[in-house]
Amino acid sequence: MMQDNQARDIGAPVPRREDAALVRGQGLYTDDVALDAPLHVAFLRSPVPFGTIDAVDTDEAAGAEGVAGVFTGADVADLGDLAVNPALPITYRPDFPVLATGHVRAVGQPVAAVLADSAARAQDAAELIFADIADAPTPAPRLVAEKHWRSGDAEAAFAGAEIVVECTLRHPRLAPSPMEPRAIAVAHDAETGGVTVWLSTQTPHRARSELAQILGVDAALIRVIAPHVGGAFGMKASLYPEEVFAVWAAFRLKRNVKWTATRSEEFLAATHGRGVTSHGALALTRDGRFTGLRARVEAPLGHWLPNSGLITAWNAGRILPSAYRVGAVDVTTRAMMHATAAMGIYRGAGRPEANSLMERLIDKAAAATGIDPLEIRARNLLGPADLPHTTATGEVLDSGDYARALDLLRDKGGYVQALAERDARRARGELVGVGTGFYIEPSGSGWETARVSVDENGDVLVASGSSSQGHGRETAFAQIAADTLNIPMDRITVHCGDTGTCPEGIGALASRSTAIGGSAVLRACEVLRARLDAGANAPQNVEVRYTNKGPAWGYGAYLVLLSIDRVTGAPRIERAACVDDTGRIINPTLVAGQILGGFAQGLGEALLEQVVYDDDGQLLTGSFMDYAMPRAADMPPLDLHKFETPSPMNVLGAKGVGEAGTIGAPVAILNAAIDALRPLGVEDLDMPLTAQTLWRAIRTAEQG
Ligand code: SMO
Repeated sequence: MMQDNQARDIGAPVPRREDAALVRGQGLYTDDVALDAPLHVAFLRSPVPFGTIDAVDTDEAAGAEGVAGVFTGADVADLGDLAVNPALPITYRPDFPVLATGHVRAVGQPVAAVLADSAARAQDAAELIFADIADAPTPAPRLVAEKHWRSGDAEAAFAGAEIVVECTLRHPRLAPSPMEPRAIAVAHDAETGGVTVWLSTQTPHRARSELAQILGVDAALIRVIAPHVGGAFGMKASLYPEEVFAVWAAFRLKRNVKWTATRSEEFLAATHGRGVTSHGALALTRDGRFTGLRARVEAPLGHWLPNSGLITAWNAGRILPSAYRVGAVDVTTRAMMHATAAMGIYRGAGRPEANSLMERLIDKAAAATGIDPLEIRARNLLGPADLPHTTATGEVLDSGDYARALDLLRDKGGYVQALAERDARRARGELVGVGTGFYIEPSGSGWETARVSVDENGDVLVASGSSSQGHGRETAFAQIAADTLNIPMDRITVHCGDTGTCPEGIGALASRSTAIGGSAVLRACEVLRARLDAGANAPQNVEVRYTNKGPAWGYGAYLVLLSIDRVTGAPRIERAACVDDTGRIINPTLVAGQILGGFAQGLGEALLEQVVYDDDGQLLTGSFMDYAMPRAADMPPLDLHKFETPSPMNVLGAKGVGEAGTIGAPVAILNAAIDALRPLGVEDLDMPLTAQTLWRAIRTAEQG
């Protein structure tokens, strides 16, 4: 069966094998799963941000047509807590009931649940529940976790600094908004007493173990399947109370159960992202050498802590020094609970927050010293000979040529031309700015698994413990297997996202699935190939658990040319260039797709998106009428450049790229907008940079 491929599969721009079915409507998403006579869940949610539950009267709802059960907090009070990832030392651990008991803590928190024979009947019955909730003043934000990173004598560095620049940066609160909302379908098996759970998730194995733990049932009774997932972006990396309830109800009623969130429910009760406010200061010499970095990061958490809830706060601090020599460091992150939807990870998860603050400080340092923005970055970036390097916050940067990314931006990305164009148009009175930003992106650390087998026809099945959120996982893994086994890709089937048929795994998050999950596939295929070469015909499964040596750090540099209409304030990104080193590339088409999509979400953060609560804690942005998503027409042409420095941290040499654009784009856009308004004396702006925000900044500057 072996043949010699001329062209390597790894590195080839192979079209996504997933797409033919998806674009024909032949995908299977969780809501498409057909169950026999399922009960549909609808939740009654808290209308107030804080209050005491005096009584919940469910009688009328329970008697409504088609209703099979109505439940309140008392019914599920003995379930375990949702899990919290212990990445940060937690000083206060809130309990979080699946349905509210005693108190409600945010608008949208589930208070009661109805199961009925149709979703419409469940919703109608939920409206018949009378919850007597006494509105109470919202308590002050509560500190849940605090972490410090200190290195060297920051006080002395700032006291003796020739120049100090400072910046306060507020990141808008964002709704991740995958096309497919949260969804769950639970099949109850009367014979075994177990359940099969189709769940739109990034982490099927973790969902299974957490469900078992919270419900107090043997994990062997739960199989979790992530079928096609229509985007996730971190929002589906943690288990939700609604999902726990659906599985609990299936066990309790011994029935099939379904729930698919409405878009309104996603705005209200899925996790949000960003929302971080950070204050930073950079000390430097007159010739632009950084000598000290201080920062205080305030990360909101919302009213409960999902598994991923603290990751953003932690990343927003630990990644701050980026790949620069910064001298002494004094960074503190504080994470506080508020009466809002929970914060979770969202594409980048603290990386955009850290990167934006650092790159704003550097632009201010460039302005203060009169040094070109790319030049001042180059003067402070670590060189290839410095790597591996342990940063002042304890991160090990593995490999790369950081300054080369800046050189490419200057030589091929059009930096010099952009500056010339800006100056010419500025002289004619136009508001035009050029913004740059360097970024780094850690991909995860730890393990993933792969199992490969070959049948008598020579067809290969790859089962991965990693999973997919619609990002081309199956195509990339098929390329790795075809390349390693030296057989055509069409002989390879890739299977993932099923705890029943795939080996254990972590999942599709933290830009980890190619670097770690892909390395596991490579290793398993190498073992299989050796057996086949030794004459085996249909060998037994080869199963590998692969652990990387540590995170591989992708990086890059972005350039944005942005103009602002002086009359309306409307911004327009006219041109953008991206230089990315994502390590060894498995599929350049997939990489380009990640950068484009990431850039679009970064653009959304910089220019458009913002979740808004009013002073009473009510959500004002509950639909896409109020929350502005980027559309195709908002995207500028992107000029993509890349080079590959393989990472020594995993056998593939891959680095994460899933979040690159989302990390690099916001601050390049912000820097460009501030550069455009620099002639008016503007030094700071808050995202999103809507026409209104920019119009006000222009008016204020012109009147002041
Ligand atoms: S924010 Mo990502 O899904 O780790």
